[in-house]
Parts: sequence; structure tokens; C-alpha cells
Amino acid sequence: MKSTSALPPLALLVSGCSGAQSVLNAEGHAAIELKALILGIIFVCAVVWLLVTIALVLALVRRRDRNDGAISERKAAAVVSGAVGATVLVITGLTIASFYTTRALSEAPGPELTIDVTAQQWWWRFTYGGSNSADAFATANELHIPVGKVVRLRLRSSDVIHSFWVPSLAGKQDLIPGRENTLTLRAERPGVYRGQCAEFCGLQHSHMALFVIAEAQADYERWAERQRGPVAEPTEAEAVAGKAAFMAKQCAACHTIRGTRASGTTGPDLTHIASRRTIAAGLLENTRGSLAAWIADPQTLKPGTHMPLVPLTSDELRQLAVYMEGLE
Ligand code: HEC
Ligand SMILES: [Cu+2]
Repeated sequence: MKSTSALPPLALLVSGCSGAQSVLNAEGHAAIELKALILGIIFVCAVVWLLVTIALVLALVRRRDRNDGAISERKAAAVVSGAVGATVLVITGLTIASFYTTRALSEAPGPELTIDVTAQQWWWRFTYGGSNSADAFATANELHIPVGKVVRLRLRSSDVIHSFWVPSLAGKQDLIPGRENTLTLRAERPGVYRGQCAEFCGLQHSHMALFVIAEAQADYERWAERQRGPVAEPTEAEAVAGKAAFMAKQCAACHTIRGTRASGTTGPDLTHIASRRTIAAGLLENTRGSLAAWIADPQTLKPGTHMPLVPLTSDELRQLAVYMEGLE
């Protein structure tokens, strides 16, 4: 709770909303502009409300004082035209303010990094480096960006309309089937910013979260280098067996693990799944236990998800979880 100190009553009201996913916790270029506009509008509206309330109270009190009825016609005309004038002035002011905010949002310089975002029920695919280049890589539900850099997101959907919204960084932008939208992000401070699909998209819409990790350029580059890099070959017996199970069961038909024959695209790329914080779009922490729980029965954890229940023995399940855990 920083810049709301000028508005103590308001600050009290909104303090419950601060945190990782809040427009009031603005840490991105666009979000900071939007927050200034929002607080400005709230302040103006609060002043207007206060003035109207004072006028009402005064009218009540004065009428009780001298109970002689009507005010003169001239005075009434003056009051009405004063009120109309003030309304026009306030609305014009707010319109100009929002015009300048919109302009500031679209003024961002050319992008220094472009990332493809594909939304599908009910997770996010982030593809770095274009789709054809040799060192392109894909991740899921976790977007890493360098702090202070202008990042352009190319937004697409492969099924229904979704909406990309990370309140701390920027406004919403829809992802529409058959169309490409763009959104520009610039994080001003390092941090982990939670986002959420903001357009109802079916059963698991509420479990379609994402995290933007804004980090220093060097950290970002180290992360990208690792993601680009080859898959970790399992050495431990359990993990080796897990890899064999992955290829033998249907897993490989839906998931890609670069450097193996698994090249499905229905589900998230799992080449470096162990480097992610959560699985299933923010539903579960990424631990061996939750990986096993997810693989054992995704339909109970996230009913309707496009990952089916694949029948497995308990040995296969354990081996698969160990294999996943080693894919760093
Ligand atoms: C019919 C396609 C399909 C099959 C078969 C399939 N998956 Fe999935 N998998 C998905 C989809 C789709 C998701 C994303 C689900 C979501 O977040 O809603 C997913 C998610 C996952 C995740 C979480 C990834 C992340 O980053 O969130 C893991 C781990 C996983 N699958 C492992 C497996 C394993 C192991 C098997 C084989 C036993 C398997 N999957 C079989 C489609 C499939
Ligand atoms: Cu949605």
C-alpha cells in the first residue's frame, strides 16, 4: 500500500485487495498509467459525491429554518446552470485524462522481445523464438520476461475466446480464435505477478492462471538458455523406467519432450517441466506428490481437462513422477 496514502479512507477500503494479483499493486508501465487514471477518477467522484451530499444536507437544514417555501426563479436557474456547467467540466476533464492515458499506453517503443501466447482450455502455451527457428522453445503457464524491456505478446486462441490479464502489469486483452491480438508489457520491477484468464471459457476457466516472472536481464538469459537446452537424460533406474512408460502409454501422443520421440502438441511441452513452479495452470504446486496425483487422476483434480485418465500401475505412476521431476 504505497501511493494510496493521499486517500486515507479509500486506502482502508482497498487494502484488502493488494497483493500479487491486483491493479493497485501496479508494477508494469501500462498498469501504472491505468492505476493513476483509476485513482484520479475515484478521487474526483468522491469529491463530487461529498459536494452533492453537503448541498443536500444544507437544503434540508435551511428549509427547516425558514419554512416560507419557494426560492426565487432566478436563484433556481442559477443553481441549475451551475450544476450543469460543473458536470460538463468534470466529464470533459475525465475524458481528457483518459485520452492521455490511452495515448501513453500505445506509445511504447518497438518491442525488444516477442513471445507467442496460445490460450486453450484451460492452460497457456508460451513459445519463445518464433515457431520455426531451431532454438525456439515452449513452456506452459509461466512467462519469463526481462525487467525494463518492452515485450510484445502475440495472442492467439485455439478454441474459444480467452482473455490475458495480469493486473499488476497491464490491462486485459482478448485471445480470439482465428485472429491475432497483441499486448505490450513492460515490467518496471522484478517480481512474480499472477494473472488469470479474464473471459469465461468453460468449466475450468477459474483454473486457468499464469505467472509472469520478471527478472534481471542476466537471470532471464540464464533461464532462456536452460529452456532452450536439451532434455535431461534420466540415469536413475526409476526415472529410466518412467521414460519408457511415458513413451509406451499415450503420454507421448499429447506431450512434447524435445530430444525424445514424444512430440504431441495437445498438452504442455514437458521438456523442462521440473523448472516450473506449478502444474495444470496454477492448480497445484510442482512437487513429486502433486505430479503423481495429477498423472493418476487429472479428471478429479480438474474436471473436464483435456488430459484423460490413463490407467497405470502404481509402479508406473511412481516412475513417471520421478521421470517428470528430473526434467529440469
Ligand atoms: C489426450 C492428451 C493427453 C494425454 C494422453 C496425456 N496428457 Fe498430460 N496433459 C494434457 C493436457 C491438455 C494438459 C494440460 C491440462 C490443464 O492444465 O488443464 C496436460 C498436463 C500434463 C502435465 C502438467 C503440465 C504443466 O506444465 O502444467 C503433466 C505433468 C502431464 N500432463 C503428464 C502426462 C503424463 C505422464 C501422461 C501419460 C500418463 C499424460 N500427461 C497424458 C494432455 C494429455
Ligand atoms: Cu477463461
